[in-house]
Amino acid sequence: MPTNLPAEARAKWLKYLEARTPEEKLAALQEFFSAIPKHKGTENLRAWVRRKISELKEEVEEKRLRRSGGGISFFIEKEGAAQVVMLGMTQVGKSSLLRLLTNAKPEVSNVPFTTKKPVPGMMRYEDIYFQVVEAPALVEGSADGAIWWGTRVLGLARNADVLMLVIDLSNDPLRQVNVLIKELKTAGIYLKKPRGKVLVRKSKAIHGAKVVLCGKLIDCTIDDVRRLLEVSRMYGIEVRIYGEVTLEDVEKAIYETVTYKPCLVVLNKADLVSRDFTIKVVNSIKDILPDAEVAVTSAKVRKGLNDIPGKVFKLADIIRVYTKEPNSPKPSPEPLILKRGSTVEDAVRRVREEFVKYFKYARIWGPSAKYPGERVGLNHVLEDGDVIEVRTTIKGI
Ligand SMILES: Nc1nc2c(ncn2[C@@H]2O[C@H](COP(=O)(O)OP(=O)(O)OP(=O)(O)O)[C@@H](O)[C@H]2O)c(=O)[nH]1
Ligand SMILES: [Mg+2]
Repeated sequence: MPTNLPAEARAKWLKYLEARTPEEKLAALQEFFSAIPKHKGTENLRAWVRRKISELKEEVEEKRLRRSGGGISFFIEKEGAAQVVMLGMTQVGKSSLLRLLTNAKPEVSNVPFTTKKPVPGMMRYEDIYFQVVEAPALVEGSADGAIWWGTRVLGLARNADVLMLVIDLSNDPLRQVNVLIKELKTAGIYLKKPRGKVLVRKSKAIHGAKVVLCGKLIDCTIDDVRRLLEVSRMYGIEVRIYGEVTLEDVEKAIYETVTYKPCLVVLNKADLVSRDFTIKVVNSIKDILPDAEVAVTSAKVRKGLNDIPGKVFKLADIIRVYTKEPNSPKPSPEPLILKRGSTVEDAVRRVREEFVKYFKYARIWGPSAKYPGERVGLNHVLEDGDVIEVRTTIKGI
């Protein structure tokens, strides 16, 4: 990624960041593209912009079709605790697994590319539900337009919380995994956990550019990051750095070019191959994708399915917190779903934003409490299964 784009290009980039609708974004990005100088250092950026333009074109077209009441929509509104998007080549058993894991009833057949539009279903895990979406099959070259729905499926993947790569064990499984990794990478979706995290928040309320260092910068100083924001003319932006991060990571994050997705590899059709072969494939996948979870299934003989919801829960990196009214003996049966690492403040805000202002203290029962009913403040970090009772200065609450 180039750090020193000409001023004209940077100004156009800002326009893109400010754009709200897909139409505005598309127009702004097309202008930005024409302002990027063509040389080796901008190759990646240009490739990314080109892909983003084609994605936006499809989004605009889809919107138009939706409005006119025709066409196939690829957008699936999120429901439940997290959205899991199922990806894979054709005929690997995606629809068969979706039928067994969720309430959805997609068509299963031995005709390639049977599923032509995304199909959502709800999968239960203990007391919560995940949304699982089967995406139409990918092929090699999807990210570069080998099939018309390829970039749409990858757009769906970019919006997902967790990816489920479904692999047919009986048909050169490692090749399938490698093709999927390659297509996702081309679309800027990485399955390897970054060592650090760069969170970018844009808001008119932020004065200038703010850098908050909660982790470590590996190859630069905080001043280099500030300079990068300055030369990129990034204003009204806050950059928070967690873990170990390079200047390039910061750059990728501010230009929104790459994203990491946790992933579950489901090795299906285990009934067609030997145990030894399956073990070998599992080990190779753990080498290729060290951060992924792996499950071995057979939709045909209904094996290995019970592991999937728990693995998805682990990957989604969420916790369940149960609120309790003061003086009520029992917490609400429906948990709040929060990101792992969330605090009492996050929980309070989720219930009602303005309660934070009137917050007195909270009582906690469960894994994060030192003893049942521990009294804690807004900064207390919650854990999965906690029960929380909030006391405010508002009378009776
Ligand atoms: N032996 C065996 N066959 C399976 C298994 N899972 C699915 N199949 C068969 O594989 C074929 C394709 O299954 P689908 O579930 O439709 O596959 P898909 O990935 O949704 O395929 P498309 O939507 O067409 O891309 C069907 O004939 C299924 O019966 C399995 O675990 N073992
Ligand atoms: Mg299908």
